[in-house]
Amino acid sequence: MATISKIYGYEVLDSRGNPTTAALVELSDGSQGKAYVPSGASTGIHEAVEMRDGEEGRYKGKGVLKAVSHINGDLADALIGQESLNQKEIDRMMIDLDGTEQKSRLGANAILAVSLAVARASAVSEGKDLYEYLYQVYQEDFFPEATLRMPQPGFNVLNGGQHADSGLDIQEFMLMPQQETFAESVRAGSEIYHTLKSILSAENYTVSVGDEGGFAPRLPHNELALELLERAIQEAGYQLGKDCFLAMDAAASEFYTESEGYRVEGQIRTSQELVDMYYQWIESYHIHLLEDPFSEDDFESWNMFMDNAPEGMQIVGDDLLVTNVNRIHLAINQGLCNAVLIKPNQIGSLSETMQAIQLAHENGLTTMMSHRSGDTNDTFIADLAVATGCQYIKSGALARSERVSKYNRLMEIEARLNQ
Ligand code: 2PG
Ligand code: MG
Repeated sequence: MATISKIYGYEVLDSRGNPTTAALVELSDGSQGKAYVPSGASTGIHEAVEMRDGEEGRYKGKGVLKAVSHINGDLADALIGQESLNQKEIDRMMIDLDGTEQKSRLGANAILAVSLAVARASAVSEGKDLYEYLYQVYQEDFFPEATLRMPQPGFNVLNGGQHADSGLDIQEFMLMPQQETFAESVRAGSEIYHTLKSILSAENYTVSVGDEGGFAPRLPHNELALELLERAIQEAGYQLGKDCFLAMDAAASEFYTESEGYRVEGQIRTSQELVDMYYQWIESYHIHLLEDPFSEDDFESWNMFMDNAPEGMQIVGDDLLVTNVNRIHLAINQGLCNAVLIKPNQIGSLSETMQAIQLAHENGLTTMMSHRSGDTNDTFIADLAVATGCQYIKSGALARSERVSKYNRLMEIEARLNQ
């Protein structure tokens, strides 16, 4: 069995031009694996710590040299000589070495880079494609009933909230085409995306894009976004509610404050008013999935919403759950949601990410794999989604290479699986 012979950490840039961590792992048999860690803008307060240098004169305080030094120091020292196939054990060692609840000593961005790079190197060493190797790990170590599955995509084509200056409160408006294959869903998504662009141009709205590649027009109110999507779907030759559904990430923690509560379109809303607004949209626009409709600790509203959720509706916890098994347990016990967003960097290691997926699937919750708004061309999450049987994936719009790279990788995996 190959052992870890070298670990290098270094800084690279993410799609917003901010530094992020990278790790390269080499094994005794010459195999190599590399990973880049993404970075969020609308982060949950319960997420693992993304370590930044805070040195104002360098990258405006956003450098990650401290995290990089932990990769090259503590983590390399501990892991060199370890058998690379022992992913669970390697992750456990890094977690113990950090020793804090939220990975604040070494940084989740240091630990995750190594964790993912070890998996990649191991896949090379085993002569397997990454998704095949991850499937093997997931089955052996986590979930024997795992099945390989192509996820259904959610394409974020209109950006708001923290991801654009469109003025929209809702952070993400997504298309969910229901085509027979992943590749056909990409095609439908792309055709609708381009039709939307023509409509926006014709209506004199800007067609510049936000952080996730979706358009960011200055629309007067949120519902207009849904109307425009409905139009784009029809004009592209598809039928809303049959060939294509809609989804939204409200990212409500971003328009919630403790003193005011929820503020949407300039007005303070009670939870009940917010619920009524969502229900009206869900009914009128065939919304199949709604992420973070309420703030991350507002359990009462989540619970109220779940109690009356329409049949089949996916209510997804992102900031609510932060890919953390303790928070997922809590959500299961209190009936807060029925779907879990999965972001490896929210928790900071591959094994803990797999544990979160396992817990969700064992309890009948669906999972949606997710990119971050600051991302790179690293496509690890595409392989991970297939390997663990996630039902959904979101990686932004059908534009910008850090978004499209995940969809392209999924089309490649689909082609391989169908051979
Ligand atoms: C989200 C994500 C990804 P961010 O809220 O789901 O779309 O955004 O990475 O900024 O947290
Ligand atoms: Mg979210």
